[in-house]
Amino acid sequence: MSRFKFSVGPWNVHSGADAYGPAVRNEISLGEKFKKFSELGFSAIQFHDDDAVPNINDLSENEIKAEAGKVKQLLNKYNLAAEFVAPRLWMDPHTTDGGYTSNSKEDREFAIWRSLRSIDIAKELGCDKIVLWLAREGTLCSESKSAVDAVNHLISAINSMLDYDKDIKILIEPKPNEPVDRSFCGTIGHVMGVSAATKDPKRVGGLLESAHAILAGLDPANEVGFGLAMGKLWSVHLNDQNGMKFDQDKSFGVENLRQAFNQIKILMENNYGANGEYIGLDVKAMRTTRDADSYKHLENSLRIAKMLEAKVEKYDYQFQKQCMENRDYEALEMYVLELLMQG
Ligand code: XLS
Ligand code: MG
Repeated sequence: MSRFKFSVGPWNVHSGADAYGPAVRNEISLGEKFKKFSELGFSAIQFHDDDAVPNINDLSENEIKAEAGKVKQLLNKYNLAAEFVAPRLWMDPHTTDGGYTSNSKEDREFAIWRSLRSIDIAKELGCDKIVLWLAREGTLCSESKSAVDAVNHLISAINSMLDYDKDIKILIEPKPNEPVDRSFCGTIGHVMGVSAATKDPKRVGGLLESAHAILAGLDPANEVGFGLAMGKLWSVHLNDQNGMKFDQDKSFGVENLRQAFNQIKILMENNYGANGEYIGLDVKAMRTTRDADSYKHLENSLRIAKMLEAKVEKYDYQFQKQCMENRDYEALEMYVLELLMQG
C-alpha cells in the first residue's frame, strides 16, 4: 500500500501511432479506460479540456459545462476524482504559432478562451486545478518573437485566469523544447519566476515532469526539490527519458533508476501529498506493445514507484547523517548503490 495517491491521463493509453507510422493498437473508450484505471488503483484522472469535451470549439459555454457534467457522472461511476484540466493548446489551427505568446492577437484571445473553458470544465469535474503545458509557447525562428513580450503575454494570460475564478490554482508544466525549438518557460525555475510576477502568486505553481527536466539537462529530483522549497509543487508527471532527444515519456524509473529513487525520496521526505497532491504518471507504451498489454507500462510505473518507496523506507538516515558529518560521500554513494542493487 502506497502513502501516495496516483493519477493518470487517458492519453497514457493510446493506439501507438507516431510521427513515423500509423496506429498499431485498437482505440479504447474513455469509460473502459476509467474502469481499468480504477482497477489498477489510480485515484484521479488528468484531463485535457477536449478529453472531457471533445468538440469544445463548437459549443457554447453552457453546452461545454453540460458535457463536462456527463464526464463527472462517469468519474463517479468508477469512484475516481479529477486532478486537473489542461487546455490543449497545441493541436488547434489557432495555436499554430503558439497560444498565449502567438504573434496573432486573435490566437492569443483564443488561447485564453480555451483556458477559461478549462476552468469551467474543472469546476464541473469537481477540481480546482488547471495545468498549462506551454507546448508551443516558444519559437521555431528565434527572431520571430521577443522573449520579453512573450513572457509578459504569458503573465497577462495567467492574470486573466486568476481574475476569472477566485479559487482556481494554475500549474505550469515546464519543458525546454519540443514541439518548439526554444521554450520561453523551460524549467521549474522559470515557472516560479512567472508565478511571482502574476497578480496572485499563491495560486500559481508548478507540475514537474521527470523527462522534461532531463531534456533540460537537469536532475528531476532537484527540480522537484526546487518546487517543494517554494511550496508550489502541486503535481508531478513521473516518467523517464533516455538522454537528450524527443520526449519519450518512458515508464518511470526504467532508464535512470537512481534519479527515480531520489525523486521518490525527496517527495517522501517532504510529505508530498499531505495537501491532496497526486503522483501523476505521463507515460506512453512502446509502439511494439500489443493490445493485450495496453496498460502494462502503467502497471510497471506504479510497481516501480512503490518498490522505490519501499527502498526509501529501508534507507538508513543515520548512516546518511554520519556520512554527511564525516564528509564521506564515497561511502554514502556506495550505500545507495548497494541499496538499489541488493537491499
Ligand atoms: C506534456 C504534458 C502533456 C499533457 C498535459 O508532457 O504533460 O502530456 O497533455 O498537458
Ligand atoms: Mg507531461
